[in-house]
Amino acid sequence: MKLGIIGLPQSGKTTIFTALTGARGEGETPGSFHKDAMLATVTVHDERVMFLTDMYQPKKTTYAKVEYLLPSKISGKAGSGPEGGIWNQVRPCDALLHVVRNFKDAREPTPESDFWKMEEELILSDLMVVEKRLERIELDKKRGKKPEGNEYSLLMSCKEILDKGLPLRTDQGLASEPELRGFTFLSAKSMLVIVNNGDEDESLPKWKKPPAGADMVLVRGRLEKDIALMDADEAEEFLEMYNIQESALDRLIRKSFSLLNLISFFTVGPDEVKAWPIPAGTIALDAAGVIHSDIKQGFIRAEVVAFDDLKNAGSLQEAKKRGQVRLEGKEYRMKDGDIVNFRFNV
Ligand SMILES: Nc1nc2c(ncn2[C@@H]2O[C@H](COP(=O)(O)OP(=O)(O)OP(=O)(O)O)[C@@H](O)[C@H]2O)c(=O)[nH]1
Ligand SMILES: [Mg+2]
Repeated sequence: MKLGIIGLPQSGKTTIFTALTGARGEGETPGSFHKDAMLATVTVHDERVMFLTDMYQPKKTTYAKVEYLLPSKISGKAGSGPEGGIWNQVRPCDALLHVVRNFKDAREPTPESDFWKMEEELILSDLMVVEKRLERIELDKKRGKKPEGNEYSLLMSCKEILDKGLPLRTDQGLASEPELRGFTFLSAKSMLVIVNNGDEDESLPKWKKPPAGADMVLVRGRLEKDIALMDADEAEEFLEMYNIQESALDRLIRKSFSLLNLISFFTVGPDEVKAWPIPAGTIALDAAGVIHSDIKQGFIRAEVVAFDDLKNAGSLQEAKKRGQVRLEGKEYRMKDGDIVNFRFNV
């Protein structure tokens, strides 16, 4: 699961990417992507995992991870528009991070108009795809070929939204319609807006027309990047100086995780405490398969306790005494924070 980073030139995309990799992960240049594109694998900090680590003192602790793609800059070929190459790079991504400049450089910050400028490009790009496909279907109709399924009416619904200047994500049902998946519409992807503030500024801009269907996070990008590249002692001093409590980056990463519609379940023991990311709504049988295909194959039961119950009980034995450790079957829908022991045959 990947998030693609977009935003106008000089909005702070590289700065925020560097902050993310410097603080919580590692960046690499994956061969399979466009030349110069960067991929970051970043740890999702989770207090529950820290608590479980304290409780079990395992040899190893493994957190969930999120990936960010920073597209490489390509000047567009004629007709494709300056962002053409970037769109193709972020099409396979599951969600988008949209960085908006809200710091002063040679220009005053103009976050709202910057945001809508990029948003309009996403909408236009989708509209072009929709109209081209509709023309094709109409041509086929004239030739006596009947359109299949609901494609035509779904595309008409898309057109209606896009014509109003709205992104497809404002209609969640339509945005997640399986019949439209192949189009990889950009404005249908979930989006997190990163308002990139100057070092001294901690307030969100006032919007006349706020981002549609997108959550917002405020980050002081350059400040976070500087801190991320310091050694631990220096960073601590700095955090105190600027009175920074919770890292904005951690908040950003956690929001990215939920934007991807992921939840975590945990496995615990003396060897390892581990967070396993799964799509919300995953059933126990498939969650078992995430760990190992043998566990799915030989699935008998899932022994489940909610994190808060275990925390309040203080130990698994006590949680058992209280009747909070349940035995669940294959069809059980996993919940965020479930601590699970799968029983299986080999
Ligand atoms: N004051 C301030 N300056 C920033 C911040 N973020 C980025 N900058 C500066 O803005 C300039 C552009 O930042 P980049 O991170 O390179 O922006 P970008 O979006 O990657 O730019 P392009 O790749 O050219 O599109 C750099 O000089 C940064 O130091 C910020 O949060 N505060
Ligand atoms: Mg850049």
